[in-house]
Amino acid sequence: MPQKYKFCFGPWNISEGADPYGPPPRAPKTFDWKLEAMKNLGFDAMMFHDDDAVPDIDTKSPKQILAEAKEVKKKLSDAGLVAEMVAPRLWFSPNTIDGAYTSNNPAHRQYAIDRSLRCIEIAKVLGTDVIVLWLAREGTYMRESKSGRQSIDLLVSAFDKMLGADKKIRLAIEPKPNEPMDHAYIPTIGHALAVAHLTRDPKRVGCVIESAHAILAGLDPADEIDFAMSFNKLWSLHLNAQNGLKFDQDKPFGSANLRVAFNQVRALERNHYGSDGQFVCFDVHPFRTTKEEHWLAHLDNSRKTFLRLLEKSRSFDEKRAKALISDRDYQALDQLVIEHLLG
Ligand code: GLO
Ligand code: MG
Repeated sequence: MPQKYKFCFGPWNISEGADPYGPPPRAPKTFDWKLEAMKNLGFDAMMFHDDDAVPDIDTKSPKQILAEAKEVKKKLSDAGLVAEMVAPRLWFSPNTIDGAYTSNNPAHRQYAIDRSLRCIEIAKVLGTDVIVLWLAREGTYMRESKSGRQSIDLLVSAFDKMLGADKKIRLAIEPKPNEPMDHAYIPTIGHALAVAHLTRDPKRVGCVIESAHAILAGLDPADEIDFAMSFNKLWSLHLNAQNGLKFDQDKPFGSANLRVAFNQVRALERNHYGSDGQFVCFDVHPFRTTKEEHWLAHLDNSRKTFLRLLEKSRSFDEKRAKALISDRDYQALDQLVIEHLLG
């Protein structure tokens, strides 16, 4: 049976378009508007930061946080949607300027852990066991400011506290080599899966691949997918596109390099991604120039491109490819792929 894919995105993927050089060109939409948009687009699930579910989370009591999370859960259920994951947003607070779990300030490290534990509580209410850890500020701007060795110990100790707080949750690390940091401590899937083995429960520590992050690390996202899935550790996926080594672009899936996108879809197919309930998420942003009336096109287009590439993957002449591979005629194989994609 061919795999049926389920799709999701997060509220931040309907973004306003601010960049370091200018204010947002679009006014923010409410959570309810975004939820309605997701429903109308026919997506299946929503990704959450803890404060997407409970805004201003740091000012609220545990009781209030749970009450608000319950309201969000009800809205989701009413819309026929589920929560795919919850991620502690550990990069906005004044307490995380110098990193969260790896900050040089012990009080700030404690803040990061406390907030992560609250995030787990929210995930339980929203009905997901996946906690995504994009370790935005766990790295250095300056090599001498932190000890890499101590930082790994601190990361493992933070992960252990989360794993100990709830017996069911799974931590999915989302590696990214740089931005906002100069160098991140967990830059690739190999690093994420290696760190998993230092924790108290390696089985519950896996990863999320983001296409753009793999490309920023100089890697092929399809290889990262094959690698993670060899360990059964790919618990979520942020598909998007990235045009070379520059700032993280989060372009629509397929937008920068169709062949790289095609190979990601092929990797998902050969590994049966989704058969354990995983979703295909698009961590994409609209171009800054996008007008309000076209605000959702990047999400719809990413899914359209994914589905077109799925057809391309399923109709690829595997027999011919195999024959060319046995004959070591990679020149013809290259052309076979190009002509297949050209249609
Ligand atoms: C940024 C990341 C970010 C995360 C999201 C979930 O580069 O891709 O969008 O995926 O915050 O934690
Ligand atoms: Mg991402």
